[in-house]
This record gives sequence, C-alpha cells and structure tokens, in this order.
Amino acid sequence: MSQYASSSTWSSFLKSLTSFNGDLSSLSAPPFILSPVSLSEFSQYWAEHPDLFLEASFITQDNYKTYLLENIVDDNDIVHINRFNLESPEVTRLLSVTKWFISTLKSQYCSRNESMGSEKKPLNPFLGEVFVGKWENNRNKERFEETVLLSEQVSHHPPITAFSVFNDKNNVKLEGYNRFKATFTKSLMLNVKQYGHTILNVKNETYLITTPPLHVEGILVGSPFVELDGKSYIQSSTGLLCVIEYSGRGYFSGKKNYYKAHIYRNFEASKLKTNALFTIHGQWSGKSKISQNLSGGKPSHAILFYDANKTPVEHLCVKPIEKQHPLESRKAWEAVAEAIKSKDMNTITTTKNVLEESQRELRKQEEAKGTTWHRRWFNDVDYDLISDSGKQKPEKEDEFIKLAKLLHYSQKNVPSGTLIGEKGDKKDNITSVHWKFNRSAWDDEQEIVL
Ligand code: HCR
Repeated sequence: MSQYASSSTWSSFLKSLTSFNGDLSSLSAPPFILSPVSLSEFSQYWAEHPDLFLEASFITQDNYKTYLLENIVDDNDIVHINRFNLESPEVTRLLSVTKWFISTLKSQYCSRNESMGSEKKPLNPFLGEVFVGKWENNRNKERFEETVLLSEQVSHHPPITAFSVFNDKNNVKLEGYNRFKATFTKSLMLNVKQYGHTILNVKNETYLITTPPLHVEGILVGSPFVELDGKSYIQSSTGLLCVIEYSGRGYFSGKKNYYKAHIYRNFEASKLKTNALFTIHGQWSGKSKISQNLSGGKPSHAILFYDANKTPVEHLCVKPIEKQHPLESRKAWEAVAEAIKSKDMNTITTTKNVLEESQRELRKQEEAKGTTWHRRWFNDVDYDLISDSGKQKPEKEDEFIKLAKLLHYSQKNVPSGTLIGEKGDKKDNITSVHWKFNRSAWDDEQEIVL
C-alpha cells in the first residue's frame, strides 16, 4: 500500500472516480500520482531495444537456420544448442519480430513502475505536441547507424498519438497510432481498450501489429500497475501469423505478466492450436521460452527465447530543453513537470491553466479564420471506400489493406485486434479513419530537428 493511500486527498480522488465520465484529462488527481511525462513520449517504448528492432533485417537466406536461436545460454550457464528446424528465412524473421515485440512490452507497461515506483497519470498531450529523438546505437554503430523517433499528437479530443520509428541504413520502419478508452469498474479497476494499429516494414516484408487491452490494478491502495488482457496479433505479409494471448496472475498460470504466443502458417491454421509451428510462453516482463511443435502438436524441449531482465534498454537521445522548439513536449510542459516533481499542487494548476488557455485561444483563432490545425507528419486516411468524408483515400497498394485481408481484420475504428464479424466490427456507422506517416513531410521539415 502506498504511504498516501490513507490520506484524505486520495479518498476524495477515489470518490471522484465513481462519477468518471470517460475523460481522464478532467480527473484532478493528487500530485503523488501525477507523472511529469506526457503520453506523447510513450511512442519511444517501441524501440528501446534498437538492436532487436533491427534484427529481422539481418536474417537472410544464408543465415536463417542459425541466426536467432543458436547457443542460448541459460541461468545455469548451460548452452542450449538449437536443434529446431527453422524452415525458411520468413519463419525466422517472424520469430525475430515476435521477440522484438515482446521486448517492447516491459517498457510500454512497466517502465513507470521502475522509474517512479508505480504507474502514474501521464500528462495529456495538446494538439500539435511533438516528441522526437534518436537512438545512436552506440553498441554497434557501424552496423546499425541511427534510429529516429517522431511522435505527434494528431488529436486532442479524443487524444490520439501518431508515431514513426525508422532506420534508413537498414531499411526498417515502423508507423502507427494509438488512442485508448478507459472505464472504471465498481471496484475501481481501470479497464483500457486500445485503438489503432502499427505497421512494421523490414526490407520487403511488412507486419501488422495490434495492441492488447489492459487493466490498471492497485488504484484503491494508491499503487497502480498494469496487467495485459486478451490478445494481440502480428500478421506478416508472407501469410505467417503470430497470435499472443495475455493473462495475469492465476488465469493460465500463477505468474503475473504471463503470455503464450503461437506461430502459425496462416490465419486458417490459427483456428487450431495444434497447428502451431512454434509456441512461446513465459513472462513478458521476465523470461520466456520457445518450443517447436512436432508432428501431432507435441512440443519439443523448450529453450530460452527472451529474458527481459537481462536485456537492458537503450534510452532515446533527446535534445536539451533549451534547444527544443516550443511544440516539443518537454519544452512545452517544462513548468508543469517541475511543479509535479516538487508536488506543488497550486503551481501544477496554474502552469497547466496557462498551457490549456493558450490552446483554447489557438482553437478560437482557427475557428474565426475557418482553418484547422495543420498536422505536421501524419495524414488521416479514410479506409471506408464508400463514404465521402472528403478525407484522403488509401492508395491502391496500401499495406494496411493487404495485411488486414490476410488477418481477416476489421478496418473500422474499433478496439485494436478486432477481427471481421467480432463484437465491435458488427456495429454500423463506425468510421474507418486511420493515421498514416508522410515521410516527405518529415524530409521537408524546417523547424523541428533531432
Ligand atoms: C492507461 C494509461 C494511459 C495509456 C497508456 C498506453 C495505452 C498508451 C499507449 C502506449 O503505447 C501503451 C500504453 C501504456 C500504458 O500502460 C497506458 C497507461 C497505463 C495507465 C494510464 C492511465 C491513464 C493512468 C490512470 C491513473 C489512475 C491513478 C487514474
């Protein structure tokens, strides 16, 4: 239990949650539960292991049999020789992409617990807020060169963050966007549904990645933490598919942050678990193991796949605040962040009001001029080919459309991971607008530098 849990401010905060209207920005929380970091920064969690982010691009026809799983050393210093039959570079690359994806989860969902003691309420980004930086990949500079992160708040109400991570030297790029909807249960657990998707491009292959639902436990006792629920998918353009199922303590296993992933030849095969080529299971915040499924669906011996605690993160390099543009997150929120760090509620309120007031003023001016805020590096594209929303339509060779077909994936604005015909997808009158990265807009960028 947190030392603040018995305070009167915490009890009145808990009371205010019972009439929560879905808008987290309207919740006024006590300083100890506020984070000085904006949600626009969360996009960096996609590549805090830049070597794993790039790994699939080094798997070729010549090395795919041994590249990924050879000579894995376990905790007892025993070397496990890979006796798996890796049948093609495509399969090895999907295993590598799965490993990278699993490596992102600890950063995405646990890093505030590690840096701040518990999950906190992040700052709600303003429209046009950006967060940029690069990983210099110092551990292997020649091979990796730099990986760039661009994150932009493309909508304030509802909050939507779009992002792109790219490494030009190795031709690896990722783009996506995130929005979430949160509701409290009667026992004050926060249920969160994520919306949006991410597309990873490794040389000529693409992967559609969906993000799982989650819930925040421990709010009553003042020390919130995240647990993942449900499923997420990694659909490869080769047809291969990885289905990941998540559970907390006591559901499939006695462990927290548990997951089980199955690699299938394609969507049809995924209907039967015994069709899986490989099974990976363990804790996304700890150790997981992989086994190959032998004929008849029996698993082979399992060897270490990934150990989150033995793989340190590489932090993004961000310019010092003095050199940042006023739209850059840390510069814009500097005064609020300082007030949060010194737990000074009055200054938190006044500094936040200054920022919010200037945003309201900007919106008023745009309304008077009949203009809207110009998004810097991302465009909203309408995938509903019948509707006439006036928005940009996807191109003929659109990667999202191709990957969505392979996964039988809903293209509507429904919770991430919803397949065609599933609950959310059945509703009518749902838009199909998704945010796409516009690389040339970044190449032409004059004001914001890395
Ligand atoms: C739910 C959450 C804000 C949203 C965060 C998201 C979904 C954002 C996109 C990232 O890629 C993944 C991600 C990870 C976070 O775990 C998730 C946050 C966890 C808590 C936070 C709430 C808004 C905090 C509520 C705080 C309580 C005290 C009311």
